Amino acid sequence: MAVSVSAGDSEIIEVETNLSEDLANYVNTKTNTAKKTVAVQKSGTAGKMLYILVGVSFGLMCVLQVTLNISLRLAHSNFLEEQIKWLETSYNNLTEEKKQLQISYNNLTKERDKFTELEWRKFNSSLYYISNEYKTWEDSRRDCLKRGADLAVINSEEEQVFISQLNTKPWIGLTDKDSEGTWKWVDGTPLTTAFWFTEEPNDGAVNGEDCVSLYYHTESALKNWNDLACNNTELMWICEIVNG
Ligand SMILES: [Ca+2]
Ligand SMILES: [Ca+2]
Ligand SMILES: [Ca+2]
Repeated sequence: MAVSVSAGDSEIIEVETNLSEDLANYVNTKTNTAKKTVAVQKSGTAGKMLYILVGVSFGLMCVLQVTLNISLRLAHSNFLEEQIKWLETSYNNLTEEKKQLQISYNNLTKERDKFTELEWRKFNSSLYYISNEYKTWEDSRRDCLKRGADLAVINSEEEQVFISQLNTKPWIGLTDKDSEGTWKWVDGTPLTTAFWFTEEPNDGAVNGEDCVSLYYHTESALKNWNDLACNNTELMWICEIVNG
C-alpha cells in the first residue's frame, strides 16, 4: 500500500524514531545495570557462603580440639587413678606384713625372755647357763657346745664377781692340759688376769690338775680359783654365750 508522507509526518516519524532509539538505549542501559546488579548480588552471596563455610569449619575444628582435650584428660585421669590404687594396695600389703613381722618379733622376744628366765642369766652382753648336775670338765664342755655356748671365759673382775655370786662350784673354761703351767681359755686366749685361791694352782692330784673350777664360800670373790683333775665328776659347770 502506498503511503504518502507529508513534511509534518516526516517530523513525527523522525521524533518517533528518536524516541524508539532512546527507548532502546534506556532498555539496554537498564538491562546492563540489572545484569551488573545480579552479578554483584551473585558475587556477594558466594562471599557470604564462603564466610559461612569457613566459620562452620573453624567451629568444627574447635569442637574436635575440645573433644580431643577432654579425651586425653580422661585417659590421663584414669591412668593416675590406677596408679593411686596400685600404690594404696602396695601400702596396705606392706602395712600388713609389718604388722605380722611385729607379731613374730614380739613372740620371739617373749620366747627368748621365757627361755632366759628359766635357764639362762644375762649379765652385760653375755648369757650364762648354770647346770643342775655334775660332770667331768670335758663332758661339761660338750654340754655347753651342744647349747651353742662354751664353758665360761672370765674376762674381767666384774664378770669374776658375777660368776662367784651364783653360789655354785662350777667348772670354768680354763685349762693347762695342753702344756703344764700354761693356762689357756677355751676360746684360745691366754690367761692374763687370774683369781687363784691361796696356794693354787698346785697341780696337786696324783695325775696332775689341769682344769679349773671355783671354790665357793671363800673369803673373797676375787680369790677363789682352784685347779682340779679334769675327770673329777663332782662339779657343776657354767656355760657362756657371748653377745647373747
Ligand atoms: Ca666372758
Ligand atoms: Ca696342771
Ligand atoms: Ca689345785
